[in-house]
Amino acid sequence: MAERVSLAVTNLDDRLVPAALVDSTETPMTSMPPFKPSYALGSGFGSQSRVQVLDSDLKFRQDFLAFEAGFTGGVRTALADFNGDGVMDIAAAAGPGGGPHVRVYDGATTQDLFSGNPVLAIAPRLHFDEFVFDPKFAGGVTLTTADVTGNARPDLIVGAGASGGPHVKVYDGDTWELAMEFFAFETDFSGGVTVAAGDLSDDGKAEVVVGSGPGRTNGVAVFDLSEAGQISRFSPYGTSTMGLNVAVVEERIVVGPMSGLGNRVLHFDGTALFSGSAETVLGPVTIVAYDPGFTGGVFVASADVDLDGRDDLVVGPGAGGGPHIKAFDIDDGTLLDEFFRPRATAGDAWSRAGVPVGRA
Ligand SMILES: [Ca+2]
Ligand SMILES: [Ca+2]
Ligand SMILES: [Ca+2]
Repeated sequence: MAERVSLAVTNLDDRLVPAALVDSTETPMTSMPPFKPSYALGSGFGSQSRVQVLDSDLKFRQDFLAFEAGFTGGVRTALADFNGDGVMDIAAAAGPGGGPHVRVYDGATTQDLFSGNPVLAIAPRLHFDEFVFDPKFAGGVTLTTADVTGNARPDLIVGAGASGGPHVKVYDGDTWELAMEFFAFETDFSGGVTVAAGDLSDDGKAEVVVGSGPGRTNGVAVFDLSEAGQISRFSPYGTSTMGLNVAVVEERIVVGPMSGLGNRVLHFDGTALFSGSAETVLGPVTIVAYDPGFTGGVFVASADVDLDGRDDLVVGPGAGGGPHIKAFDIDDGTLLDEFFRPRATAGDAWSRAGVPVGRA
């Protein structure tokens, strides 16, 4: 049963604009030819901030460290073409242990395929390079991309990670100004949030879907940030207090456990929240992502891995699992693809740190 309340969003256009970005007049040293990415992989806590982008043939097209080589808090990533040049750009958010650092790399000037060197050495162009919360906050950042403002250009959505408040911010991906911010759950909740987005109300503006971190009754909050906005909330796993990873795959709201119930991904009809009767929310449909004995949690994301024009569900394991990536058809649950991400270098230790998957 979904609860709906009206929503007032504070417009923050007049707030501080992020400080100067990296000089974009610099001549790129490399140029990335356009390709259609199918997988955007981050790295789990305890590993370097390695980001890997693969195409539908599982060919690695980009592979680089989003942050300094000494940072081992992992990274989350999501793709979108922010500058409209036809090449998907790469948003990267630092995992726990450092500051709440988010960078958006220009996809056309970012690549470091298997060279072993941090991409920072080749001076990629950055569209965005900011601490998105209090610089002293060390819980990590979750992120996704979607057009929230409705100008047909993608925006950047970030949420505070573990130990943070339920704080969500939307940065306009055209101007990089902070467009909106809100608290998705009780303001004194400190388990952090995960974020996803997609247009569920069919008005050309993406709704922001927020999952609660651990420590409260598990909750999904769906925010329509348009003028006619509403909030819908539900608890997909009953009274469990485990945290939730979230995604929007086409019209489905997908939730995966952070840990605990481990392997069971649920998805719901997100459009039912906006059809006039919240009681008609259908589902859930269950996809068993991994072996029932695995309790490390499941990361979830949307990407069109079979290039049929409809997004599919991509899952990655939480901590403790091997780097086993899978893709499912969201409509019938068919397993479309699965593979193990290779090690970055022989003997590296990150292969069981988990693989946060991102929108591609
Ligand atoms: Ca681009
Ligand atoms: Ca936009
Ligand atoms: Ca909408």
